[in-house]
Order: sequence, then structure tokens, then C-alpha cells
Amino acid sequence: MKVTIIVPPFDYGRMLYGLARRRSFHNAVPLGAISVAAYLREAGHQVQVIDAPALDIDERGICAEVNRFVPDAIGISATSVLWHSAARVARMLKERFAAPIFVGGPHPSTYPEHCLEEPAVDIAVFGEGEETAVELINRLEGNETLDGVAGVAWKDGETVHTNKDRIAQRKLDDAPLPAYDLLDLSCYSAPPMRVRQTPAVYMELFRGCAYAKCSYCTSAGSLKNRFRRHSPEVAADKVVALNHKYGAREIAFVDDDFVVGKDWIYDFCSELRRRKSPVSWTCYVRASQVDASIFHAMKSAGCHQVLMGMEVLDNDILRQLTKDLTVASCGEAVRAAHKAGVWVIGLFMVGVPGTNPQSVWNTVEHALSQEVDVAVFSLYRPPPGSPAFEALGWGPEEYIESFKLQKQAVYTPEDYRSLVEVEETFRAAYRNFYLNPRFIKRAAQKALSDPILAKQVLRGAVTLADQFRPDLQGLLTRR
Ligand code: B12
Ligand code: SF4
Repeated sequence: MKVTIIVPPFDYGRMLYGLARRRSFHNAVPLGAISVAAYLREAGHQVQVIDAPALDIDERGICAEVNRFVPDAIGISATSVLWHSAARVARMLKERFAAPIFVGGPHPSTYPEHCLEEPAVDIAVFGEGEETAVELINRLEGNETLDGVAGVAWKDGETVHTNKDRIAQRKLDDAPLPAYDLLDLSCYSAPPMRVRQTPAVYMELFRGCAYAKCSYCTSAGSLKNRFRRHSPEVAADKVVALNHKYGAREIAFVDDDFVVGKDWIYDFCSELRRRKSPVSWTCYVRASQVDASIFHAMKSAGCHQVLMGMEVLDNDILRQLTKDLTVASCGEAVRAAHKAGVWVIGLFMVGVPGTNPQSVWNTVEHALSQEVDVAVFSLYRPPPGSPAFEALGWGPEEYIESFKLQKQAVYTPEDYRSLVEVEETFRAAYRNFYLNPRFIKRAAQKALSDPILAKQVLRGAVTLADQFRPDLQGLLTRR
């Protein structure tokens, strides 16, 4: 069968990420779509992938691409933010093509029935999509009912059926490499401050988060997958394959939590060294899971930077967010990384329940004194399917609507006077961190010692300036 898989246009991308969007975030390889595509292809189907944000095309552009391929079934990948865009694409395609339309991804995984309220959508896949998509397409090819296909909700006339969850059977080691070749890899830019070499691509080696407890995270809620990972040998083979087949020189691992126990990471690093892998890489780690010897092993195998979720550097709040972290353990982890020569991107949140502006100033101060290399602050906005989202009492539409507010806060903790104060605190967090003389001095020293870092610092500054364009304009016009 011929199957098209579409990543719909990212309506809010321009608003969220401004002119720097190409350089910064959303032009990331859509791993969900190409993982499903690889399984379908392996099962004997012909597959086309259309990544609209990367190709910078709208619904009409998508229709033109679909027209060239004329598929028998059309799949659309969607996060919650992309849902309205996905529904629009589905409507346009429904008017022009007879092919059944199925959707998958984080939004259908959390809200399969909500997706089926859209008349143009016939089937919603929830959970990990690869094995489900193969069974689904085989059934459609044979004109068979979808009764009993685990992981799908579907319409039968007016009736909606939601089948049982699927537990993926296949070992990750045996999974084909995602179908990177179905994308135009030249369209994918590297996130600023995260790469030393290009071409850089995203890659996934794990499924699920081993910790899965943080209150604001979908990986602790509706996207809680069974935790498993590639064996270190096959993981290293696949990294090297990305280099040989596609010329990737840098990999940004998207896995939620890359260091779980010491054995796997030591073995993975030594397998990379044994293969003389030329690939540099970055990954997410939890501060409670790492130490200097782990960072040394990672550094010797090509890792130059890690992302650490530290959220709010206050012990009570960390406990409330169900993180297994303290201010001290975060500081220790940053020091251990620096000893090994690994940079730390600290991920922080502003506007968390139970916090006040002082919590943010304390966080900035800790981040500066711990010498976090890059600080990323986000406004608290727990996504659908996370335990904290349930507490907000919102439905999917309220969440999607809240994105129209771009970088505006959607939640006022008790100790803030208003949403405006949350937003001001958010902007001030960036200013207080990046305009602090301690940060500027360290960034200048690093840039002078390493030309690649100098370029990164410059790119980071351009991205930040772009994201804060309205503030900058305000500053420039203020007398
Ligand atoms: C890398 C990443 C990004 C990158 C790149 C995103 C991209 N283009 O792929 C960047 C930094 C750009 C990003 C941005 C955002 N992200 Co993000 N991101 C991730 C992360 C860490 C990994 C995504 C990934 O590649 N996973 C691996 C693939 C294989 O998994 P998958 O995409 O879920 O796909 C599987 C299934 O969903 C399904 N599937 C997916 N597509 C399809 C299509 C079909 C047809 C079928 C049948 C099945 C199917 O099958 C796949 C294989 O099993 C996830 C967390 C996570 N662990 O997944 C968050 C996550 C996807 N992001 C999230 C959020 C909230 C955002 C932002 C809104 C953040 C913000 N405030 O701006 C933006 C929105 C971007 C967008 N375009 O929608 C949430 C989404 C929650 C939700 N309900 O929507 C997640 C789940 C994080 C979380 N735990 O809360 N993100
Ligand atoms: S925030 Fe990170 S560590 Fe916590 S549950 Fe989500 S993915 Fe796991």
C-alpha cells in the first residue's frame, strides 16, 4: 500500500520562536513520523514523508506533494500544539483524496477520542505507533475491520470504538533505523548552543523515562511508555550508521533520561570509542544520576554538553515537583560535568505553583554561582496528560488556545500579583542571568579559548535577541 505521513505546519512556530525559528527549534527531525515510516517500509509498503515545517509549506503545498504520490492511506503526526493545524490539513485532504486518514503522536496518544471529533479523521493511533501502524495498514489493505487492533480508536459510522492499549513487542535492537532518507536532511538546522559540528540530527535510543515521576511531565502521565533501550553495542552501531549513511557529525539525543545506572552508559561509551566514532553528541541527564567518572566516560566518547532539568533551585519546590533533586545535588552534578569538560544547559521554570519572584531570583543566583553554562527559562505550562495538567482542570482546547498567547503566562501562583508579574519575572530571569557580569566574563573567556564556542555564543545571543525582540525594541525606543 502507498502511505503518506505528514507533519503539519507549525502555526505558532513563528510566533514562539520568531525569525530565529529555522536556526533554533522546530526544524528538528520528526523522529515519530520517520520511525513509523521505517516500520511500514520494512513491512513492504511504499512511504512518503512530508514535514511541512521543515519544507516551509502550508496546506496547499502539502496537497501538491500528496498529489504527486497519490497514497492509499494518509497519516498525520501531531503534538497538542499542532492539533488544529493537523485537523485543517485533514479537512483539506479529505475533500481531495479518498484515502482514509489516521493520526498519531503525543496529542492522539492523550486524546484519541478528541481527535475523532474532527469529521475528517477516521482513525486515531495512541501510544507507540510503529507496530500499530503496520497492523493498521495491513488491515486497511485487506479491507478488514479494525476490531482488535491494539492502540487504535476508530469510527464505524456514528460509533467510536477505542481498542485496548498496545504493548510494543519488538526489541529496540531489532528496529530499523528511522527513515531519515525520506527527509531532505538539508532542511534541518541545528539548535543553537547545542552543537559543535554539522550536519547535526536528532536520534532516539530509549523508549520511556525510567524515572517517570515529575508532576509537570507527560512522560509521567499519558505518555508513560514501558522503559527500555538499545543494547550498548547496537546503539553504538546505529550512531556510526548515521554518520556513514547520512554524514551526521553530531547527534542530539532526545531521550528523556540518558543515564540510568552506570553499566549501560560506560558500555555505550566504550563501544563508541572502540568504533572510533567521530560523532559528537549531547543528551538529557538527571543530576541525581551522574558523577565525574560518568562524565569523563561520556566526554571521551564525544559528549560535549548535557541538558539538566533543575526547574526551580529550591529544595521544597523540587520536592513538590517530585524531582529526586536538591540544590546541592544539582550543584555537584554541574561541578562534575565541568571537571570532565562537559557544558551544562540548565533547564528552569518560572511561575511554578508555590513559587514567588524571590524563588526565581534565588534560582538565577544559584545557576550563576554553580556556573551553569547556558540557562533556559520556560513559563510553567504543563502539557496535557501530565499529572499537573489534570490539576489545572483544563481540557485539550484550553491548552491549545493558551499557545495563542505565545510567551505569555497562563497560570498565576498564589504569591504573584498577576500573570503580568509572572511574565515580567520570566523576562527578568533571562536578563539577570545573561547580563550578569559573572556570566559575561565566563562566556568571553570560553569564547576566546575556543572558536567553535565563540560561534555558539554568538548564535545563542542572536536567538535570544530575536526571541526578545519586543523587549529590545522597547528598550531602544525608551528615552
Ligand atoms: C525533541 C522534542 C522536541 C524538539 C523537536 C520536536 C520535533 N520536531 O520532533 C523541539 C525542541 C522542537 C520540541 C518542541 C516542542 N515540544 Co517537544 N519534545 C521533544 C521530545 C523530547 C522528543 C520527541 C521525539 O522525537 N520522540 C521520539 C519519537 C519516536 O516519539 P514520538 O514523537 O512520540 O512518536 C511516537 C508516537 O507518538 C507515535 N507517532 C508519532 N507521530 C506519528 C504519526 C502517525 C501517523 C502515527 C500512526 C504514529 C505517530 O509513534 C511514534 C513512535 O512510537 C518529546 C518528549 C518525548 N520523550 O517524546 C517532547 C514533547 C513531544 N514535546 C512537547 C512539547 C509540549 C513541546 C512544545 C510545545 C514546547 C514549547 N513550549 O514550545 C514544542 C512544540 C513543537 C511542535 N512542533 O509540536 C511535549 C508534547 C506534549 C503534547 N501533548 O503535545 C513532549 C511529549 C514532552 C513532554 N513529555 O511533555 N520538542
Ligand atoms: S521531566 Fe524528565 S525525568 Fe521527569 S518524568 Fe519527565 S522525562 Fe522523566
